[in-house]
Amino acid sequence: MKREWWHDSVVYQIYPRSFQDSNGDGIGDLPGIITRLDYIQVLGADMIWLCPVYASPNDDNGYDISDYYSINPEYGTMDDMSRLISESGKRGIGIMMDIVANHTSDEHPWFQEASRNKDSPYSDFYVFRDPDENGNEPTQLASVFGGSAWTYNEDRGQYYLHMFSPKQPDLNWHNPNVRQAIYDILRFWIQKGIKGFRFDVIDLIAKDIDNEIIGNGPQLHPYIQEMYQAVLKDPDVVTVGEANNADVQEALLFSDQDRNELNMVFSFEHLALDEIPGQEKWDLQEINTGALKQVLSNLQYGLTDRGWNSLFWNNHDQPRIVTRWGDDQVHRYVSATMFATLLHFQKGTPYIYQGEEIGMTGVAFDTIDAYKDIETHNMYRERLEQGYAEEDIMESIYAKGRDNSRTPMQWDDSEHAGFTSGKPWLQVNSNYEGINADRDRYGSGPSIFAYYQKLIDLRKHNDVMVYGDYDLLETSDSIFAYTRHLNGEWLYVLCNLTGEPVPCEVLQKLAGYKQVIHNYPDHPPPGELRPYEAIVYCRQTT
Ligand code: TEU
Ligand code: CA
Repeated sequence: MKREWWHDSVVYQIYPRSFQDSNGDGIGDLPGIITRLDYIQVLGADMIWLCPVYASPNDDNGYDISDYYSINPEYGTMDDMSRLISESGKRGIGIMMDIVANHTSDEHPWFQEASRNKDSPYSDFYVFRDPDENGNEPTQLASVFGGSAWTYNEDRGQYYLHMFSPKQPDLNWHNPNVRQAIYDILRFWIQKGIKGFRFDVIDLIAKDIDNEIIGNGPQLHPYIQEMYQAVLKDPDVVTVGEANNADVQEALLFSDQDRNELNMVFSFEHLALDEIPGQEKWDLQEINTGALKQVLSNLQYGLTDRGWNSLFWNNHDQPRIVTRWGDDQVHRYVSATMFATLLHFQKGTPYIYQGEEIGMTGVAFDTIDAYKDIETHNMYRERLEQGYAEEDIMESIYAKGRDNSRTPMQWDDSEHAGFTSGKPWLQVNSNYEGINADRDRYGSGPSIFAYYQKLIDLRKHNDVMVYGDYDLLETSDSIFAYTRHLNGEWLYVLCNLTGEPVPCEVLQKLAGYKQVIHNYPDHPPPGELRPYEAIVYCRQTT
């Protein structure tokens, strides 16, 4: 396959609202991020995926954009943004902008015009439909955030479509003017010097509402190919699409080098494994580790040679993996580093979500009022009405709510964890005195941060980690073991997915080889991996 500069890159995701506040208003901001760039450089990341910082009424924390050409004053100014780009650049770090192109805010001038006036040039920028014969919603479609996906607009006497909140009307990508308007936005940011784009819910843009097709519409790939030819072809930017509905085949369509679409997509199959199929994300089942191995291996095999993978456990929508499938109490260090090992040795681009590199955990606030996320509040209301017990609802929020990953970054053990001198917009996790960047890096225990540094450094010096062929090793479901192989170099990655000691036969055969990384201080006992133990061996055959 053709090699690209970003193939050995590691991306660090920042949720700006929760990363670092610089002026005491309790809200993270761009000047705050700039003061932490050295931290990201020391970690070794090459790119920062910056969640949306554009002008926005914040119905969905910036995923509702009212002006793609300006910065939300809460986060700073366009000058701050330019400074962030240049200061990152000096440290060898590129900025990846988050492009929300499936929908805008209802406060975007395009929507304001379209909703006031059917004859406006923006009239067809959104998806308006007449009421059905009884005057109701045109279809039964539900929004991702609960309730109907249709809201009535008085002025037009029509309903408009919103796959998310009513304040996030969907754009109509079938209108060529919409597509051109989006391409202009991309050009503007490329001009500013950014080095990548993350496309929000890209798989939804080509919906065909009249035929009840939402994800992966028939025009999806033609549109992305058009966008590539129009904007992405020449500039040196890396692109990743968020594709909730993508299986391996679909992920390959997006990322196949010969198809000229995107460089990679986030596929979410592995993160759905603890959800009861056909129910909501809140309805949980035990994770089947055998299925986890299968889903991740399918992607590894399926995207090899032509496509490319995005590797991730966490993001701003997902609960933190160490709490979710690891053990954030007694086994916090080993489970955090085991999941890191498992991920970083796979083929693809690893994404680290802020705080993951120090083993930050999920949160459980006592009352619903402490939560800020719109999805969480909608679900809470909806399920109360449906008669669910409040404590069951709170349990689901503790397990799956998006604020789990959005609590402020824990920098040190000072008040509010060094995130702000004011009152944080979302409470800091009360465990910040025990879990924070300073303590992880400079305390007496083993450092998760140092482990991530090592993983990133290994990637920079070992082509086999970037380009090696992947093969799953046959083991029990409790163990995830695989090899990577390139030109006579072999890596053996062995991970215990559980909190129990488990037999691991292959270990016997490898014991003599050189260790690449290991999350316990001493050799594993013969033929056994301890709780969440992860160990990687290497072998040369030439
Ligand atoms: O998320 C896409 C998405 O499908 C969400 O449903 C997400 O997976 C969900 O929160 C899980 O319950 C993207 C953004 O990442 C998210 O923050 C936005 O709220 C959403 O799009 C709308 O822009
Ligand atoms: Ca601030």
